[in-house]
Amino acid sequence: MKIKEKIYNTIIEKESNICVSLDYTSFEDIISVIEILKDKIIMVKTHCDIIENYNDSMRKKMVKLCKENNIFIFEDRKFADIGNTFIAQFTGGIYKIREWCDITNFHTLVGEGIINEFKSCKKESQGGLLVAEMSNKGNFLDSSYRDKTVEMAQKHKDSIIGFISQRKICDGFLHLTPGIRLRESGDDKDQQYTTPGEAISKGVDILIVGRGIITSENMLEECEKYRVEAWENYKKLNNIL
Ligand code: 5BU
Repeated sequence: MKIKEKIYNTIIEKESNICVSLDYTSFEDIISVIEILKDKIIMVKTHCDIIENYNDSMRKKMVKLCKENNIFIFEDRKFADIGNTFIAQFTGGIYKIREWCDITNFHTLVGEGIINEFKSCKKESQGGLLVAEMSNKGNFLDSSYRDKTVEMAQKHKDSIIGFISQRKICDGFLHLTPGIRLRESGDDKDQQYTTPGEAISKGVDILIVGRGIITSENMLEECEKYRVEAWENYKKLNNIL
């Protein structure tokens, strides 16, 4: 089964649309939060380059824990360079992202060369997402950029499985939405938030939640609030019984 279908099936099986953004600088925190939230989430999102004690043995521990609990790993690397540099960044360096991620993403301003290289060097099971829209104030990703990004995805359906976007923008692709929070409309920087229910009503499949969950006193309880609001709305909208 292809990864996109596996993700849809996992959403239904676990009754969850939640991807938790584990923006921690320590691997211990990443692993302990996965342990806490494992039954409530279907995906974790990492920024491996902010982890201060990155090492292969803890990375393997994270991958094992995720595999055992049907959790996909999305490395939010937002690659944006020439194909040759992309290959070096994806396969090499300290992080060797190809070794362990299920999903990674691309900015499309660089054109499709990077996607061709992804196709040539990715593992069969891996899928890519295109950043079509962003959640932060003042970004330059306008509607014509979004439309060109959709065209690119349609041309590369074998390796591109979906979008990072604020709404559904094309049938047949997964839509993942960051900038989700129950009680705040922004942070003290440029982030802009919408609620889980609002985002799901725009046709997306997966909500990326960071600080809304991970800064909470009781992460499990808070995650459950996001899961329920998202899942109840998703069920209705998609006629799931
Ligand atoms: P937050 O704590 O829920 O605000 O974290 C959001 C995460 O999603 C964070 O890791 C960002 O890098 C990421 N993100 C985002 O916030 N907005 C975007 O448009 C994209 C990624 Br693309």
